[in-house]
Amino acid sequence: MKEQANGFNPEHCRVYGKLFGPMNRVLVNLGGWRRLAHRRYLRLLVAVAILSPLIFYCLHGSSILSENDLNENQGLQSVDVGRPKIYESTSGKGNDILLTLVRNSELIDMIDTIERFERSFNSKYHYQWWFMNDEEFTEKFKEEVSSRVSGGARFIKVPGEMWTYPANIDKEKAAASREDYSKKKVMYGESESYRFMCRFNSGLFYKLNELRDVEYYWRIEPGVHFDCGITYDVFQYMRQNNKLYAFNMALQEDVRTIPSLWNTTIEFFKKNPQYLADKNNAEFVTDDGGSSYNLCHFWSNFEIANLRFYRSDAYDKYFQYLDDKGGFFYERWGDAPVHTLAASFMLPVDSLHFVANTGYMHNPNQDCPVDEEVRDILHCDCNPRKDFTWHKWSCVSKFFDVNNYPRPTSVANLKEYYPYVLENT
Ligand SMILES: Nc1nc2c(ncn2[C@@H]2O[C@H](COP(=O)(O)OP(=O)(O)O)[C@@H](O)[C@H]2O)c(=O)[nH]1
Ligand SMILES: [Mg+2]
Repeated sequence: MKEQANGFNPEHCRVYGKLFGPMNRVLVNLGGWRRLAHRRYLRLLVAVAILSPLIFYCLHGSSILSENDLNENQGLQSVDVGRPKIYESTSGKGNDILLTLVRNSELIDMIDTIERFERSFNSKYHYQWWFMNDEEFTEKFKEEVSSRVSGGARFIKVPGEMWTYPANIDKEKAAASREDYSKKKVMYGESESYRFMCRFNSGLFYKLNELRDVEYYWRIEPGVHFDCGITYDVFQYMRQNNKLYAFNMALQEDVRTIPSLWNTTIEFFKKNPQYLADKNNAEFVTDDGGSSYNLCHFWSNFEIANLRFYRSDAYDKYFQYLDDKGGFFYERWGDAPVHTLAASFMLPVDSLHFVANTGYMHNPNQDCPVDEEVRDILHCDCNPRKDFTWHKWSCVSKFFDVNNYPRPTSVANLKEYYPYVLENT
């Protein structure tokens, strides 16, 4: 696709029209729209409502696709020119960082994770590793961590206003809800800080002043490990291939934590259909054409993304919409389903990247290549019988099936479809 100088591309009009393709079957089905649309005049109304942004866009060029719009990935590589560089300009790196939210009390797990991740990835690439905390880091934490990271460390105190209730929240109602969740024995149901953490990861961390110039971040939690060698520079792969969001594990959420998240999300997209990407990943998150959420989500404790995604008008408005509903506190909405729904609806599916065969382990789930030859080539030290990635309870197979992607589970498939994994082996 060739882009015109003002960013307007006539191709978009055609592409936007295709919203009535596979994904739009999902949207049109939502909330019984199809039943409503029986009536001819209603059908006309619906068509006008849906098409009006298209008509407006076709008339006004780039007005729908704002500078930040993510339906169009072009220009990702050049958009960051002029930002202060984090690395030497000769390094060839972008402004990408490893990023961890962590408490001082998690120092031992943190050290273990750093040492292992340096072995499997970062000793080759030396990315900076930045740490965030809602409290001040202790001197001991900073010293122990700094001496182990190969690319430099930075410590960020999360400002209090990002770790508290927004003004609209009724704190008594929130406390009553926590008590209720606690009685039902929902994981972290009683925890206030867990909710601050989920809200922070959903809609605030990328607004930290310190992250202003960051492009991609790789989220890594204390206690996780990667039991295979990661053989390519995942940041650069994503940059060069216009990938915006990468995941590893995918599984089903406990529905009790998000009873109203799906309907709220659908409500948002009905009001803002212009934010639905063409050829998106919606079929990954619903099995019944959009009536309900199948609870599949990318497990965000592993996550690599370009911050442009979160900083887009689409995501920003979505987060604001969710925040206004109060579900981070009246329920226990996690950042994983929030990120997943946003990425699955707003991003073109080919901007999602599955990071295969890393041997990733976050309790209680382990990734471990089931094919022995793959394990050997990637120097994995894990038990394939413990692999969760391709287990029937995992959602990863669904991602591959609905998108018709070949699985990266054999050396033959890696050679044919994912050769970058083997380039440095
Ligand atoms: N600084 C800080 N980090 C937290 C807090 N709660 C959770 N985290 C971090 O947020 C991430 C997710 O928390 P975790 O307990 O692992 O939740 P889980 O992965 O959903 O079981 C981890 O990196 C934690 O270290 C908190 O109160 N303060
Ligand atoms: Mg965790």
